[in-house]
Order: sequence, then structure tokens, then C-alpha cells
Amino acid sequence: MKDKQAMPSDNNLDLVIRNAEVVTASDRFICDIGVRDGKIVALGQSLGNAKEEIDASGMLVLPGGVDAHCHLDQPMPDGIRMADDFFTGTRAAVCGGTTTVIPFAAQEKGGSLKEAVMDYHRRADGRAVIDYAFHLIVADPTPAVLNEELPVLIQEGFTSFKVYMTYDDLKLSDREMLEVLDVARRHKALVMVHAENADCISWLTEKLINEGNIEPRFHGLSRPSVVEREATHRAISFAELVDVPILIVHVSGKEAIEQIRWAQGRGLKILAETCPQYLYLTAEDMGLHGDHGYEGAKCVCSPPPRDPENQKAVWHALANGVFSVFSSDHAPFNYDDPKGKKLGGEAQPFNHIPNGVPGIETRLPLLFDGVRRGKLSLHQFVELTAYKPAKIYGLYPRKGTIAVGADADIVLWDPNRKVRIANSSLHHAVDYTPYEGIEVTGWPMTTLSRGEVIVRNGEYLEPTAGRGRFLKAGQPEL
Ligand code: DUC
Ligand code: ZN
Ligand code: ZN
Repeated sequence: MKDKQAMPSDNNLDLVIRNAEVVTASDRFICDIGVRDGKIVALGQSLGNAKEEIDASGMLVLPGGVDAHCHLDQPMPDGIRMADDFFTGTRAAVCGGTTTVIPFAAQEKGGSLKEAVMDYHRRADGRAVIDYAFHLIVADPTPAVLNEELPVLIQEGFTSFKVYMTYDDLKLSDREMLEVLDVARRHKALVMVHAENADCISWLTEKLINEGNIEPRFHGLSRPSVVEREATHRAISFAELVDVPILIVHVSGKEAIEQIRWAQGRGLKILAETCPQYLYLTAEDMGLHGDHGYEGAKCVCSPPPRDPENQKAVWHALANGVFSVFSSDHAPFNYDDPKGKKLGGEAQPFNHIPNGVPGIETRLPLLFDGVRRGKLSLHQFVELTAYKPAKIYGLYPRKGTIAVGADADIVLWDPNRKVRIANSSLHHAVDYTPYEGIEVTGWPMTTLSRGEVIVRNGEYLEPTAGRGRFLKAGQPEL
């Protein structure tokens, strides 16, 4: 691939990408792409000169990824700290071919949602290198939040919010879930549900801890599939009762998938998301039968990774349309850090290990490797990682596709490049990756955000921190 500074432009194009084999969620064609003022303004043959030219021969040219579920610089309880802020997190995202992220502005119990949003803006301002929107986390749906704050925030471009059925500091009662769903129905917003049964988890956890079973591997045993299945079914039932769509996030395997398929088959608008950890990790990575010592903490996330049969079910459900969204759920906690997985400086009982795995940079290559292995089509890859997330979260057609009028968020993807994933080559601020040593074929080589080259031939160009813009989300298109 050769790039060049071209001759003076005769049509006021800032950039032309030549010989682009464009792949969107629905189409595949070869053309030149003309960019002006950060937008795609022309798709055609032999476009005139521009100030800058990029030759995309040999590459696939894809819409920039939209990572619709990641956690960056989210305030945490109990002395826990996320390793990635908006600068390091978005740097890693763009190096992995993602050009839009949607992390979470989280309300604390007893706190104001509006203030959580203002605080989160301050964290992103001057730091993000790519564009971002916010989801909300509703942890305390008081009458003031339900009747005043949420409706205003939806109007202001925060059209999706997550609710939790587990975690003491976040979980809602069934009654509270119904109230939040009803606000979403009336104001045409989308509720994302973390579906695990809190009481089952606390009962199992107490038993395991009392028996002295404290190592990371017991995390998985405290949150078996049935716990996720029950909560998934309950959330679906609430959505049916209130008559509103929902999206079940980070689905880990077969049993929850069965519930979602069942609901979809009955005509309910139940959307679902899964993540790389459910394709590539299992309970063995938390040390289930081996002796991983405390290293298993690196793969502690919720719902937990399961087994190869469940991985297979997740691959299948990606191909057969059960899932609409493939996100990273990037939760950047250092391993060797008193504010991370070794909370307070030491190994912790499993129930005190911060939950989550990093993956914002590896999300796209890990799924793309499935395209190479015939697990899903290239169009499905684009649909799950860019097009549908943009549509569902109200960012389409500005994001999620390559079309005239869209932002020039574009990835030149080398489908043949083999990469062995190593934390030393990644751009996040986390001290490990759970995917260390996995070899994938296919890697994003050159990535543009609003027409600006941010990564060129694999090299991060150090754009100005803060160039990323806040995106007001529109109404979800489901
Ligand atoms: N589970 C969550 O619910 N969020 C962050 C990461 C995780 O494992
Ligand atoms: Zn969650
Ligand atoms: Zn999450």
C-alpha cells in the first residue's frame, strides 16, 4: 500500500482512498472514496485529485468499528480504579479498528444521574481521540430520576441505559426494573440488561466462601448458567409485560441464548449482545481444573466464561441472527495492582476481585478470525461490529457504514495479516490481555476518524488528545 501527497485538488477533496474494496453490512464493491471536511462526499470511479491520497489495493475497506459496550474511567467503589481513561482507552480502540465507543455514565445509589453525566463529560473532554456517546447506568431510580432526570437526558442524546439485576451497589429490584422499562417505553429509549440473579449468586458465594473455596476459579461456580438463564427469562418477561424492547448484554452461552431465541420466536423485540470472552475464554482460564494460582483472576468477569460447548453456541448465535451486537465489554483492571485484581495489594477471595477483562483493541481481530474460519460472513462481521451498534444506539447513518454523508470513519483491513496477540504490542494501559498468545489472521492496518488518519500501516500517529467528539445519540432504530 502506497500513500502519497497528491497534486492540488481540482474538486476540493481533502482525501481520496483509491481502489477501495468496500464492504458494508449489505454490499461489496470497488471504488474510490472521496472525503471532504471529515465526511464521505463521493463514492465513484477515478475520482479527481485530492490533497492526500491513500491506495487501498489489497485491503478490505470497512466502516470503523463501533464498540457499544466498554468501560473507561468509570468511578468504582472500594478503592478500585480502571487503568484506562478516555485517552488510553480510545487510543487502544482506534489501534484495533474501532472509531466510536459508547462507555457508561454511571449513577451511584443516592446520587444524581445528571451529575454522573456531567462528571463523565469532564473525564472525556480533552482526552478522547475518537468520537464517543454515553450510555447511562440507572442504579437508583427515584421518582426524581424517573420523572425528571431521565426524560431530559433522553432528549439531550442519552437514549440508552443499562440496568443491573446483580451487584449490590447497582442492582434494581423487579419493581424498579419495571419502572425504568416504562420510562424507556414512553420516551422511546432502549434499556440494556445485565441479567444474573443476585440472590442466587449471593447464596452460592456464601456457601463457597464458608467452605474455604476462595480461589478465582470459584467465581464461575458462584454464577452458573442457570443464574443467567433465570434472570434473562425474567427480564424478557418484564419487557413483554411493559411492552418495550430490551437488549440483553454480554450473553455468555447456550442457556441464555435459548431464552432469547424463544422470545424472538414469539415476536418479542429482544435484542442481544455477546463479547470476545465468550468465544475465546472458558472456566479453565480461571483455573477450573488446573493450577493457575491467582492468575485466574485475569479472566474473572461476569457472566463468567463457560466451556467449549457454550463457545460453540455463541458462535452459532452470531451467525444465525440471535445477536445484533458484538462488543468488548472492556473493563480495564490491572492484574498486579492494589487498585486492580490484587485489590489492596494481595490475592483476594473471588468475590472481591474486580469483574471484567480488557479487550477494546482485540475485539475486531478476534471476531474477524471467525470470518476466516467460516464461522460468520464478512457482512455479518460488519453488521455486528459497526452497522447494528450504530443503528441500535442512534448513531446511524453518521456512523456504522460507508456511504455518502457518513463520517469518514474508515478502516483499511489486511485480511491476510497474521498476528500473535501480545500485551506488549497493545495500546491500552492494562498490564495484561487475557488473549495473550492467540494467533489471529486479519488486522486493521490504517484507520481514519472523520477523515484524519489516526493509525497508518499499523503505526499510531499520536493525534491530539481531545479531538474525539461527543455524539448525541438519536432514537434507537431497532
Ligand atoms: N461485568 C460487568 O457487568 N461489567 C463489567 C465487566 C464485567 O465482567
Ligand atoms: Zn454487565
Ligand atoms: Zn460491562
